[in-house]
Amino acid sequence: MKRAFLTVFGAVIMLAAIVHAGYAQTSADPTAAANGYVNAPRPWQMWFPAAGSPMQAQIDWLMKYVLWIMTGVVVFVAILMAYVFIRFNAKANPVPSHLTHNTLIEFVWLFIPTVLLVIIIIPSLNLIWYEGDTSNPYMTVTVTGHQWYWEYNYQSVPGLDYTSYMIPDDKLLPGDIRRLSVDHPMVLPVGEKIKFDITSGDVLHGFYLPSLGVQKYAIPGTIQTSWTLINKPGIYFGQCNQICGINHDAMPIEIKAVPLADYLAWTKVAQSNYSENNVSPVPVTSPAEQKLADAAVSK
Ligand SMILES: [Cu+2]
Repeated sequence: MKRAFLTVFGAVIMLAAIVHAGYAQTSADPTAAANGYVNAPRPWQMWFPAAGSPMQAQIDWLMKYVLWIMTGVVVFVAILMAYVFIRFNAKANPVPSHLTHNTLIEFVWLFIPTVLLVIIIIPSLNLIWYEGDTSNPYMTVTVTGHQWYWEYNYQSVPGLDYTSYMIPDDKLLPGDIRRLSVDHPMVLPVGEKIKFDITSGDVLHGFYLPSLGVQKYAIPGTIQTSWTLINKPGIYFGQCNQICGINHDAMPIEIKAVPLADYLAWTKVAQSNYSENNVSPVPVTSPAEQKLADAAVSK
């Protein structure tokens, strides 16, 4: 009897410990839900990254659609040229025809390219309008490019403004991706429309998120807008893609997408951790900067 009681008691304690550990883990890091899926570039990758948003899915579709049309045109023209070279060269056709005009063929070679251009331009314009529609977002993040880090300001969360630096090679932890992981990623909710107000504090930068279909220049003194809607929780990467100085390669973008409830929990934690006064930017040493420093020392 006593034994049975102890067994049950022990089991209850263990269960409580497991539940508590699980709870403690989720409450410690509200962005943990993002860790299950990493959308990062692979060595020798072909094509675009897996689409993480409806916009990137449409970009991917349009790219392949135009590629198939182009392939058809190239194959058709190559076959036609080969036929002409063989059938109508000086040896095979010593007495050439003096025909110069043919109404039917002139109509055909104007009509077919016109049709091709129309079937390309309709989905292209649709996509341009879709990309430009930043109306009714759930939230807006102001993204500011700096030499050489990003700054994220959550317009709907008072005081939430922090900087995001690449993790230098000598500070990488297991699970970090070299030259892509950052100290403070941008955290966003999945399934909600998020608007980006993109600007720069110094020179031209590029806010480029290939898996989400976002690419806008960050220009000092002006704001460019874009938007995204992330399909599923995960970690998504991007990079500055406008040459912006010596550490241009050291300003990647890391986004952690989590369910809305987790995002809201994160804003509470982040608000106290990242409030404007608490931001302490850590300078990043890129290989280029290191070279300059070494050269200065050796002089
Ligand atoms: Cu840059």
